[in-house]
Amino acid sequence: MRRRIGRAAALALSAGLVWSFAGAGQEDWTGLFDGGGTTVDIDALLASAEGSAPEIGAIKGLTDRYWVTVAAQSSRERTKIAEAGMSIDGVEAGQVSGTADSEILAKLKEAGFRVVSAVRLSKFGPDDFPPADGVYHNYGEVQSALQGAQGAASEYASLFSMGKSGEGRDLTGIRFHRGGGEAKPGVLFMGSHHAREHLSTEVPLRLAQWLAENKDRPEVKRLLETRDIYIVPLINPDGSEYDIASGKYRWHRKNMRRNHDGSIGVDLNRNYAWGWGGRGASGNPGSDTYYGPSAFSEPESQAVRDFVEGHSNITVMLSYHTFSELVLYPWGGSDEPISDGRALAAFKVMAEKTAGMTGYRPMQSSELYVATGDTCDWAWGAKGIFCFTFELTPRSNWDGGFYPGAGAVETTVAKNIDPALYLIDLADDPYRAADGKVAAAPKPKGENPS
Ligand code: 0X9
Ligand code: ZN
Repeated sequence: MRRRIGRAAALALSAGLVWSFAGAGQEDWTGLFDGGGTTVDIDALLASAEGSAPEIGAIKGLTDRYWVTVAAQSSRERTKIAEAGMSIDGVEAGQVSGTADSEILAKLKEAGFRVVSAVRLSKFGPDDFPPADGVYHNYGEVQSALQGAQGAASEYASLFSMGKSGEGRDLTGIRFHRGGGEAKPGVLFMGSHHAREHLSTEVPLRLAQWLAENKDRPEVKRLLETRDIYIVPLINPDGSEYDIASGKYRWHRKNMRRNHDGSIGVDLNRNYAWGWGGRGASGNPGSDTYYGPSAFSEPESQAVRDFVEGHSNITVMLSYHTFSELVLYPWGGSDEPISDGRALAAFKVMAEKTAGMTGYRPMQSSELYVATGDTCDWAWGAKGIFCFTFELTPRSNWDGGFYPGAGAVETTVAKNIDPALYLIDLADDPYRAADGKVAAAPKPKGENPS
C-alpha cells in the first residue's frame, strides 16, 4: 500500500516539528515514535525496515536509507554524528539533517543521540525531479523528447537504441543524417555517464531538439546533409533515475550494478579499456570511482564500445559531464601528452576554439587530475577518435555544483550549440583544425595502452 504520509510524519507534524525535507512528495514513510511523540524508536524502525524491502531484496543503500534529523547542539556533536557515517546536509538550530542507513542509526542511538525523525528514502518515490527543477528531463521524458525531435525532422532523424542499461532501460539515441550507410563523417555526442550530472543530459538532448528546429537554416542544413550525427543524451539512465527517485537528490554518480560487497555501482568513466584499473581509479566497490570487476564489465560502457566499433565513420566524440567549466582532451590517465604531434595540435586548437565559445578552460584531462579508464582515453587510444570531455556549468560547488537549478539549463545549452556545430563540421577531417600550424605527420590508428 502506498501512503502519502504515514504515522511518523503525521505525529511529527502534530508535534509542531519543522520538516525541511526536500522531497515533499515522498510516498513511503517509515518511522515509529515513542510515547513522547518526537523521538523515533530506532529499534522499531530497524525492525520495520527489515521487513520492508521484499521487492528488491536486501540491497545495501537501496531501501535501507533514511532522511534523518538528529538533535545536536555543538560542532563537537555534529562531528561525532558525521563520524558515525551520517551525511550532514543541513544544519539548523539544535539539530542536523542528512542521510543514514540503519547501521548508522544504530550507532547514533548507541552514542546517545536523540533521533528526531527518520524518513525512509524509498526507491519507489516520486521518480521525478524536485518541482523547482522540473525543466530537467527524467528517463521517460528523454524518450518523449527524442521522439518529438525525430518527428520534427523526420527527413533526417531516426531513433536508435545503443543497447540496454543494467536495469534494462534503452540507451536511446537520435541520428541525424541523409541517406543510408555510413559514408559520411560521424560524430557522437553523449551525456550523463555520471548519474548526478543531469545538466549533461540536457545539453545533448536540447542539441538534438535545436538541430531539428533549425534544420532549414543553411549552415545547419549543410551539416545535416553531409555528416552523420549521433546523440545519446543518457548513458546511465539507471543511475540518473535513482538519483532523483526519492524526491531528494542522492548525489549518486555510478551506475546501479550490485557489487559483491553490497554496495552499488561502477564508475562508468573508469570502466573503459584504456589504462583500466590504474591511477585515479579505485578497486574498492564502495568508492565513487570504482573501476569495476573488469574493463568494459558494464552494459552501458559495452554499449558505447560496441556502437563505436560498429560505426567506423565516427571521427569525433564529445562526452558531456558536469561541473567546472572545462574542455578536456586526452590523455587523462597519464601526464604525458599524446605522442602524435599533429593530432595534439588539432586537439589543442579544437579545445581552445570550443573553450572560447563557451568561456570554459581548455586543458589536457590529466591536468585536472590523473584518472584512468575514461571514455576519451579509450576513444583516442584504441580508436584514434578526437574525443573531448566537456565539464559544463557551474564553475564550482558554491555555484550549485551538480545541481545548479533550472536557471542553468537555457544558458548552458545556448553556449554549447556553436561548439557542437564546430565539432560536427570538423568531423570530415579533424586535423584541419590546426592546418598550417604544424608539419603533417602520419595518423596512428590508436596508441599503445598506458
Ligand atoms: O572524473 C571524471 O570522470 C570527470 N570529472 S567528473 O567530475 N564529471 O566526474 C573528468 C574526467 C576527465 N578525465 C580524466 N581526468 N581522466
Ligand atoms: Zn562526470
